[in-house]
This record gives sequence, structure tokens and C-alpha cells, in this order.
Amino acid sequence: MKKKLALIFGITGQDGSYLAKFLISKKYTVIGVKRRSSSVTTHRLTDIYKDPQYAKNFKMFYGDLGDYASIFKILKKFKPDEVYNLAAQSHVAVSFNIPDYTNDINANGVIRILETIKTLKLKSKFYQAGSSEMFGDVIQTPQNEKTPFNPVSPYAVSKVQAYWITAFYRKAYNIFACNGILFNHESPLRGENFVTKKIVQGLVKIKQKKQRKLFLGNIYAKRDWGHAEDYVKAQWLILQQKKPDDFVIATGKQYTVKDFINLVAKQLKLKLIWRGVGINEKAYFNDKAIIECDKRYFRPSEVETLKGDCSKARKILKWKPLHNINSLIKDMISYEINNLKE
Ligand code: NAP
Ligand code: G4F
Repeated sequence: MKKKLALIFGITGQDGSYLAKFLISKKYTVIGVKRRSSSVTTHRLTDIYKDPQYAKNFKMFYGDLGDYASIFKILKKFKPDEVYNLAAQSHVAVSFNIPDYTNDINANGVIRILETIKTLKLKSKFYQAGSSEMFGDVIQTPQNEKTPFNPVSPYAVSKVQAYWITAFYRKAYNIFACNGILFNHESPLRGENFVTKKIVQGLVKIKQKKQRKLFLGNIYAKRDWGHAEDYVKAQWLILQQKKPDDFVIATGKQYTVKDFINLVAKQLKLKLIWRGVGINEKAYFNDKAIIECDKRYFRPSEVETLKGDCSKARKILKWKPLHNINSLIKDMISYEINNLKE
């Protein structure tokens, strides 16, 4: 059988690196698209380069979702069986500062890919990385594929556009285009300015006396956190179905940021005591304040609660997460400890 070829936009990100490894283990050839940066951004792909079995099935090319010509050339050259669009300005808080750029990459970038697939009459199946953030100020709980979107950030607005662009190209041009509506998923490779990584990295360093304090924003926001390893498998399963469709991917369990801190502290055997209220609430260890709230990390509008209902994915994709919150935290802590040793 002919080897399948997958093209991943956003190869250098958390999901890009997990998905590339997963697809290569499924005997795909993987082409990754990375954008130009003044510093090296391929650290998450080291595992692939180190292993000759992975490396021989993997290539990377420069491209940018803001640059139609680069997208056109890569898709024309490789005519991939599957295209995964994981590229985005993915930080919600940052999107309030750069709304125009966020919208151009996250929404118009999807038009650039799909218009190319259409123009070149490619048979490529297309996956769009949609987000639970689209539910925003939630209209019902838990959220499923039928829950109306109610976005409350430039990031979420851009992702809602990308969702409808994907649905539109599927309907109008018969392209196999699908939306995954993924709830928060984390891993040792999570970006350092997302809250779970910030907490794990901060508390491990505090335990090892390499950091004194951790500053956070809203610790009462609730999220449905899964492991990226489980979620990239769902991305692949979505493109293996007979018909293109949209799926919610979630664990169905919800924790506050404060719960997450307490679970990490418990695994690290750091006995935290919480004192104070609101912005003045602090976590103490050995009578020293080690976690404080800082206004800088609050957002102009916040998604207070997210909890997914992925019964459709469980039924049709036969997908279920293998990790739970504690195994996710364990994985993140052991990576951090090993990294600090190096
Ligand atoms: P991530 O770690 O931030 O990765 C984003 C990727 O997009 C990086 O490779 C980044 O490249 C690339 N990128 C950014 N701007 C680009 C541009 N103009 N042109 C080409 N590439 C560009 O995000 P992630 O956590 O892996 O998430 C993957 C996707 O799923 C994103 O679209 C995100 O919005 C969405 N999503 C994530 C979650 C989650 O909880 N992780 C949940 C739902 C949806 P650099 O390395 O150069 O920055
Ligand atoms: O880790 P976060 O920045 O993730 P957020 O905003 O939920 O977005 C992530 O998940 C989305 C899926 O729902 C993705 F689409 C998106 O690309 C991204 O991957 O923040 C989680 C919660 C928020 O309520 C935030 O206000 O944690 C709160 N938080 C509290 N202190 C903080 C901090 N978030 C960050 N990043 N940094 C803090 O210091």
C-alpha cells in the first residue's frame, strides 16, 4: 500500500510535535511547515531528529499562514493526503493585544489553505484546530457540538470564523474539511506561558529553591484539561471517517486553576496553606508566600467555565482519553525535574 503523506501547519508547536510522532508511528510521511523566526523553534522535534526511524519519514519547509504563496507552493508540491492546520496565534491573553494579527493568521490563514486546496482541486482531507474557547461565555454546560458559540476574546472570535470557513468549504465545494473542537490539552511540551506549564514549572523550581514566587491571574477559572497525546489521536481519527464532520474532544471533568495548583503541590509534597481573598489570596509554604495574584495576568473578558461533552466522539470515533488529570500532572512534573537536572 502507498505510504500516506500528511502535511502539518504548526509543526513546531505542542500538538504539531505530538501529531508528527503519532503519524510517523502510523507509517505516514510527514511534512511540517514552520515559519521563520530569529531563534530556533524546533526544540519540541528533537525526539524525531534523534531517531533515524522517525527522521527518515520527516521533512520541514518554511511557510507562513500569512503568506498565501508559500502555502500554495507547498500544497502544490506535495499534494498531501491529509492536511492538519494546527498553526495559530494560540494565546488567548495575547490576542487582546494583537487582535488584527490574531485574526489574520487564525481565520484568513484557514481561507488561504482551503482556497489553495480548492483551486488546485486537491483530494486532501483537511483538519482545522477549533477550540472550546469558542463557547466563551457558555450558554449551556456541558458543551457539545450543538452548543452555540459565544466568543469573548479576539482569539475565540478568530476561531469561530475559522470554524465556519471550514464548514463552508465542506458544504460549498465538497472538500473533506473537519473541525475538531478541542478543550484545553496540556503536556510536558506545553508553551511556557500557558497556566498549567507555568504552575508545574514554577512549583518544581520553588521546591528546588531555584525560584521564590509564582504570579498568576484568575485562579477560579474552570477548565476541562486533557493530555495532548490523547488529543492528537482524536485529530487523526476525525480524518479517518467516511464522512467529514465536526467533533468535540474533552475529558468531561472540570477543575479550577486553584485545584490544579493543589494537585501539583500534592504530587510535589509541598504543603500549601491559602490565606486572603480575591486579588489578595496567596498560597504559603513554610510561612512564605509562594503564589500571588497579579492584575497583569487578568484578561479584559474571561471564559469562567468550560466542560466538554464528547459523547459523539466516543460513539463515532471510538475515542476516549487514556490520561486523567493526575497522570497528566505526573508526566509534566517528571519532565520538568529531568529538564532542570540537565
Ligand atoms: P502552540 O503550541 O502555540 O503552536 C502553534 C503553532 O503555530 C506553532 O508551531 C507556531 O509556530 C505556529 N504558528 C504561529 N503563527 C504562525 C504563522 N503565522 N504561520 C505558520 N505557523 C504559525 O499551540 P498548540 O497548543 O499546539 O495548539 C495547536 C492548535 O490547536 C492551535 O491552532 C490552537 O489554537 C488550537 N487549540 C489548542 C488547544 C490547547 O489546549 N492546546 C485547544 C484547542 C485548540 P512558532 O513555534 O514559530 O510559534
Ligand atoms: O492556560 P491558559 O492561558 O489557556 P486558555 O486561555 O484556556 O486557552 C488555551 O485553551 C484553549 C482551549 O479552550 C485553546 F484554544 C487556546 O489556544 C489555549 O491553548 O489559561 C487557562 C485559564 C484562564 O482562565 C486564565 O485566565 O487560566 C487562567 N490563568 C490564571 N493565571 C492564567 C494565569 N493563564 C495564563 N496563561 N497565565 C496565568 O498566569
